[in-house]
Amino acid sequence: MKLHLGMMVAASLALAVGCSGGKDQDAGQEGAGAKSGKKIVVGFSQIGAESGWRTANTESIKSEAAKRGIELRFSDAQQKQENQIKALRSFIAQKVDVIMFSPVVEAGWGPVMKEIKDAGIPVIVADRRPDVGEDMYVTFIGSDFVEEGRRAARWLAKKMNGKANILELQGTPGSAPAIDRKKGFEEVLREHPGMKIVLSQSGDFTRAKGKEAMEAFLKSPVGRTANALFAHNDDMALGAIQAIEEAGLKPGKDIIIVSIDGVRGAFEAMIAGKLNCTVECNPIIGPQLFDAVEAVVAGKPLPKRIVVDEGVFDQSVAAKELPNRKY
Ligand code: GZL
Repeated sequence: MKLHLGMMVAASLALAVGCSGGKDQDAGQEGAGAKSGKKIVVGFSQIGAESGWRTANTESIKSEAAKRGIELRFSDAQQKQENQIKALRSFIAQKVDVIMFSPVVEAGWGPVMKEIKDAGIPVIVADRRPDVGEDMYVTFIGSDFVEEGRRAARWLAKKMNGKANILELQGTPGSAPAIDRKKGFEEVLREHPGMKIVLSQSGDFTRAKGKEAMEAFLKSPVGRTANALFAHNDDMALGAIQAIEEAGLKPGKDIIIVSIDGVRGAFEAMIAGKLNCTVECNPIIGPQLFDAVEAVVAGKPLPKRIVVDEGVFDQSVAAKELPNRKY
């Protein structure tokens, strides 16, 4: 059963009174925290600090744990899967009550998640999906990246009247957001034969690599025919904007730019006329994650999938919306 954030509260209440709506999942045995009344201990393996989105996500998680008096053992993997696996194994050894993680890529988690299951520690997946069976975790809370890709393509098709040569800056290879955003974007492009991706490269979700990739695009004859850019996140778009300006072109005019996340820097770039649209991907999921932690520790069932609701913001609303932005 897929729940949207707004529905989550109702669903949790419903589930709390035993309503069976949707696929209830074994929330795993109660953590030690529930029994002895001692502080809940959560081990969280975060991907890194690669983008404004990630920084806001970490802040949301750390501040929510502190607010609830939950002990958070936090590990920053610097975007390396082997560091995440090491952290997960150390959480098993520490016998934490709940393990939470955001997998940097989809593949390669089977063995360590089996070790966690054998240790009887419930897992909450945050933000990105691992390629494992749903029985390996209690719930997955994060955005619908395919829909984010569709929204970016729909906006661009309208803006470009269905005709564009598009450059694409992909996120981390093998990561759920990069795979799914591309999938959603290309699904909509199939309805617009005049829209085509002429060059595509990964910028690994960072500003520096986004700039580098854009510089390479603009050095190629095909790249110079482009009049649009789809960046899988705002940080790469902001790097690309620098490269476009250094090449003597006008970002937001010569090259129309749509990206994803909705960080403050994207709104500022839209107000400056250098970015045209950002599709929101909400990083502030700390409250929902710790609602799920407390439900798991209390032995309450949870929906298998909780989707975060998001919007789309273009230049026409950027100045009005900026004061409301929380990240
Ligand atoms: C999306 C998240 C992505 C962001 C990037 O939920 O995993 O990772 O879009 C971040 O900014 O690096």
